[in-house]
Amino acid sequence: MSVVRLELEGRLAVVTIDNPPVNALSQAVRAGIVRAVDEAEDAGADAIVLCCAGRTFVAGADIREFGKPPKPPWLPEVIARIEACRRPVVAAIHGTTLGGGLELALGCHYRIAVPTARVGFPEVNLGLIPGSGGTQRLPRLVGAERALDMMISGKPVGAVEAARVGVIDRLAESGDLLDEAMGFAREQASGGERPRLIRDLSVDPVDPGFFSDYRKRIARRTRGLMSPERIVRCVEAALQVPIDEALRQEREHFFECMASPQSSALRHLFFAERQAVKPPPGVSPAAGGPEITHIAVIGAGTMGAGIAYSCLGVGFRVTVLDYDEAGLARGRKTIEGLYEGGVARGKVSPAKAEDGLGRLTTSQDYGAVANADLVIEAVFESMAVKEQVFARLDRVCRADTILATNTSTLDVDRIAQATGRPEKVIGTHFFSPAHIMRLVEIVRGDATGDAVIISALALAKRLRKVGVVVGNCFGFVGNRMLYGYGRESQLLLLEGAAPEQIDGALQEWGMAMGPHAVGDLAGLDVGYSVRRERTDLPDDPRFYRMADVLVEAGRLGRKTGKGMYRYESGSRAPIPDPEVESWIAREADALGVERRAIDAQEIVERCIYGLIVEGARILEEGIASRSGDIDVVWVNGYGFPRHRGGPMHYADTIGVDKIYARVCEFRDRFGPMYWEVPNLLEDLGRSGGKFADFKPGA
Ligand code: 3H9
Repeated sequence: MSVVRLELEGRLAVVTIDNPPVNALSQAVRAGIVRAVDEAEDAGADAIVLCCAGRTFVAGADIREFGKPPKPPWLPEVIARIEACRRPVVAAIHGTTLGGGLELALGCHYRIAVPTARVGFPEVNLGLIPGSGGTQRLPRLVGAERALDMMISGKPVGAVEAARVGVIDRLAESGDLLDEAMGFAREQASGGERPRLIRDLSVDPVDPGFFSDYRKRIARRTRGLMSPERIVRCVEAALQVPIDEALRQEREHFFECMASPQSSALRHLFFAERQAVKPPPGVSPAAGGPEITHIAVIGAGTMGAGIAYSCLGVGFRVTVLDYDEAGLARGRKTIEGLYEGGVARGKVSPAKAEDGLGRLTTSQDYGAVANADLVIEAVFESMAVKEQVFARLDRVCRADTILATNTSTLDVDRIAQATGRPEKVIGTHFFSPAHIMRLVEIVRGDATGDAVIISALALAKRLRKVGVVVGNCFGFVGNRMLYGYGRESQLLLLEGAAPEQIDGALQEWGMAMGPHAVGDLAGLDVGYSVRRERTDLPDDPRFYRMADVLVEAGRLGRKTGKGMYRYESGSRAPIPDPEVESWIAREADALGVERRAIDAQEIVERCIYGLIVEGARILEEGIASRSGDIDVVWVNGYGFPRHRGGPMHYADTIGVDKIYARVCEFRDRFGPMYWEVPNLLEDLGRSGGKFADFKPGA
């Protein structure tokens, strides 16, 4: 069946794009639109309505075609063909009209939309700029500043707002979009005059300093990114040069961005994030578990409260259980505080807050969770405590209740063995703060049933989080790799790099925060107590030495005002502390570590390659099903820069052969204790392969 069809309704032509799932502008669609418009004109139609079948108007160019040689007709040619129509063309908009889809709609002479539609330019999220006139037509409708805000944030706006600012000409309120669009088209045709073209409008002038101020305003949030600056230049051109020249410049910027490693990294993540949330190989999507309506959260600490708040926010009934009365009251207060904050910031309506809190119960009695469909345990990170909790849950809960643990490091199989239902036990590792961080590692134990995995994936989706299924091992994917990264950042201290130098180098490279500032934020005692639980730590007194020294001296991080840095009261800014510097020198001396000048490149390579080496092992062991899953974990859970695509994609971009060679050098220089080369890294390094092409177990 054709992806674009033309129907004549009396003297009106209706062109329908039907290219599921999101009507992306593939080559066939582009060619189909041009053909349909030609035919409609040949048939003497008075006006044309351009609409879409399915759940949305066009959601953009077909991202799968990017990076390949473009096939004609290009989108700008399609838009030029529509603009050249002698009769009015009306875009009938529903769903999410994004990127090239909005450019197509702006090429039409008029736009009508249902009030629930959303329109926007998310290209920046793919390292791109709108490449088919969006940077030129949008400012002509809404002015330079609003256009820049829309294109640089990448966030869509609702149709009602879009209508208010002039992107949409009319809202279709009757519930029958096509009928209203046809009426609108007839009205426009009846005048007989030449249809209006956005390209003929001019952009409202701006103050002389506008663009330099705007650049300053966005500098922090667009740090390291290439496309925002290109967008600003295009909008500048919209004010300075004729539209055809500005369109030529836009096109040049678009192709430059498209060819950049940043865009390739961001496009990789677009697909990796969609792939990661699908059932892993071998797990049937049909294996559905029980419907989940009631969730119990065990433990009313920060994590438990954050999880409970997330669950309430999407409509679940939630029972929070804690053995400690004061702790339970604190947990309730935390949840209420999150709602209050949400209301104050306008993120949650007072009615929603009331509704959410109305679905919350707290209890000290395990009987209150007996009927929950799913229990998420978020108690203290100790195997003994978790085993006790799970044994108890197993006794009181319904036979079909899923029992999930929020452990961040512990053995899910051992926890499952504390119950008589290991097939119903799974890990759901939320990241802190749980109501903000998008990542959930879904840890499948040896016995975890397929239906339980599917239920956990569905839960993550409903919570609007990215659930990635991973295997069971110490620290799973994220925290296990963190050891490679953190270990090097700690060793570098002893070898001569200051905390702020290490953090600065990694932040400059793109990490959201440096490892030492993160340690202070999370609390150095957290990692300390996890290390005390481990029996497999390397026999090396240098291992996390400085973190241990600081904790034992009571410097736990921000919460105590002192950690790897010091903090002034009321400020979150880390201040380098000479006392720490002298302690580091003292420890290095005691351990016989020779201190030297270390440059930023060595800092970045040792920390990031430390990650990649552990990632290679995780992939080889099948703990992650795909290298993209590892990237999704690190980008969403650990502040790894999105524009570098995640650690494994970054390795593929640099070339696994180069990483392999450098890791061999590290092994020869620093010894094999930490730099033993994983087989997979060696195989791919020698054969010129990529992590992205490796399938565990294949
Ligand atoms: C652009 O337009 C450049 C132009 O300025 C210039 C051109 C010259 N292409 O997200 P979902 C697939 S750049 C191909 O799970 P939802 C997606 O992979 C583009 N495929 O659904 C998935 O496939 P699968 C600007 C696409 O309901 C399936 O559709 N546009 C595209 O949660 C369902 O997706 C964007 O950046 C695409 N453009 O969300 C919009 N979009 O089932 C990107 C989706 O095999 N898309 N797919 O895994 C989105 O933001 C969301 O998909 C959308 C729906 C909000 C539309």
